[in-house]
Amino acid sequence: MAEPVAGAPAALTRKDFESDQEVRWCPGCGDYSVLANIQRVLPEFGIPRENFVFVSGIGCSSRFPYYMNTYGFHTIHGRAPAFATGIKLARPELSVWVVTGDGDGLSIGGNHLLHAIRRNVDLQIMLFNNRIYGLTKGQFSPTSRLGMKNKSIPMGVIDHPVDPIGFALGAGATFVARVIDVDAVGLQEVLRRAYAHRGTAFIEILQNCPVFNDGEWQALEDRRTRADAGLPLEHGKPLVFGAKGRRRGIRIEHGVPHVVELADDADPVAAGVTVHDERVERPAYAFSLASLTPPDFPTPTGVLRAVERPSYDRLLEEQVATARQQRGPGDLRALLHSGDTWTVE
Ligand SMILES: Cc1ncc(C[n+]2csc(CCOP(=O)(O)OP(=O)(O)O)c2C)c(N)n1
Ligand code: SF4
Repeated sequence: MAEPVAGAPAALTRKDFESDQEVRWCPGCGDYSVLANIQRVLPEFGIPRENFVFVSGIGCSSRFPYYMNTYGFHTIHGRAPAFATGIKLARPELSVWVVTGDGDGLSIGGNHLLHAIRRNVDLQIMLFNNRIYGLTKGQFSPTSRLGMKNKSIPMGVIDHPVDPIGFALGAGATFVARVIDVDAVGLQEVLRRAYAHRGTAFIEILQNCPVFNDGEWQALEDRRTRADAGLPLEHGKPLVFGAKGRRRGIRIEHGVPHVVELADDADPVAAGVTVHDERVERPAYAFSLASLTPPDFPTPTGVLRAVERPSYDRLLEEQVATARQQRGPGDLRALLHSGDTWTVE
C-alpha cells in the first residue's frame, strides 16, 4: 500500500495507465487479461501514476512494466524482489509491484522471493504461473507437473514441483491469494485486497500459455467444469463447491481435508464443512487449503491468508528515527573515519 497523497490528482482512467508500447505477447496469452485488469483497478486507488512502480525480472510476463504508463524497471533474471525492496526502502510512499513468472521467481529467483516475503516488505508480488518457461520456448519449470512432456523433457518431468502458495506460506507470507487469469472479477477483487494489505501481498496468477503449455488451467477456466474444479474462498463462508446436483464441501480436521457430499439444500455448516477464516494466525490452516489439489480436491481461489505483521520498511523507518533521536542526524564521512581504521602504507 502507498501512503495517501495530499492534493490527490484528478480522477484517472484505465487509459491513463496504458503506455504507448506495442504489447508483444502471443495472441490469446493470459498475460493480456492481467494487464487489462490491473489498468482498470489502479485508478481506484486515487494516487498519481508516478507513485506506482512495476518491477520485473526476465520472462514473457516480465515485459509488463513496458506496458504500464507508470515508473517501471525490467531488471535481471529473478532479482525483481531485491530491486523492489530497495525502491520501497528508499521511497516508502510509493506503491511497488513485482511481476515475476514461475521460472523467474522460483528457479533463479527463489532466494530473492523468499527473503522479500519473510521480511514482509510492503510489496504486491504477482507470480504468473504458466508452469513453463515461455520466453525461452517452453522448457519445463519448477512448477511443471510430474510427468509433463514436451520437447525440453521428452521422457517426462521427474522433479517434484514446488507449489507457489506453499512456498509463500513457508516463507511466512502475511497475504496469500490465487487467481485465474480470465476471471476478471476475482482478479480485480484480489488486486484491491493486495493493494490494501500492509506487508508482502503474494498473488499466484494461474496463467495460460497457449503456445507452449495450452490448457494447463482449462478445468478452472471452462464454464462447463469450473464449478466442480474450483473452490472460491470467501472469508466467513463455508468451503463449498460443485455444480447443482453435485454440491460438496471441504471439512478440515486436524489439518487433513475431507470432501463432504451435500444435498443442494443442505446446511454446509451443520454438515461439518469448515468455514473459511483467512485471519487464522498459525499458517497450518492455509497450508491445508494449499494442499487441496486435483484430482481429489478442487483448487482454492481467492484469499487464502490475510494476517497482520509489521512490514520491514515500517520497522526500518522506526529504527532509523530512533537512531537519529539518540545520536543525531549522523555524518557518513565521520562514520567511515571512526573506530577501527588504519592506513595502508
Ligand atoms: C541469467 C539468465 N539465465 C537464463 C536466462 C534465460 N531465461 C530467460 S526467461 C527464462 C525463464 C522465464 O520463465 P518464466 O519466469 O516462467 O516466465 P514466462 O516467460 O513463462 O512468462 C529463462 C530461463 C536469462 N535470461 N538469464
Ligand atoms: S510464449 Fe506463452 S507466455 Fe509467452 S507471450 Fe506467448 S503465450 Fe504468453
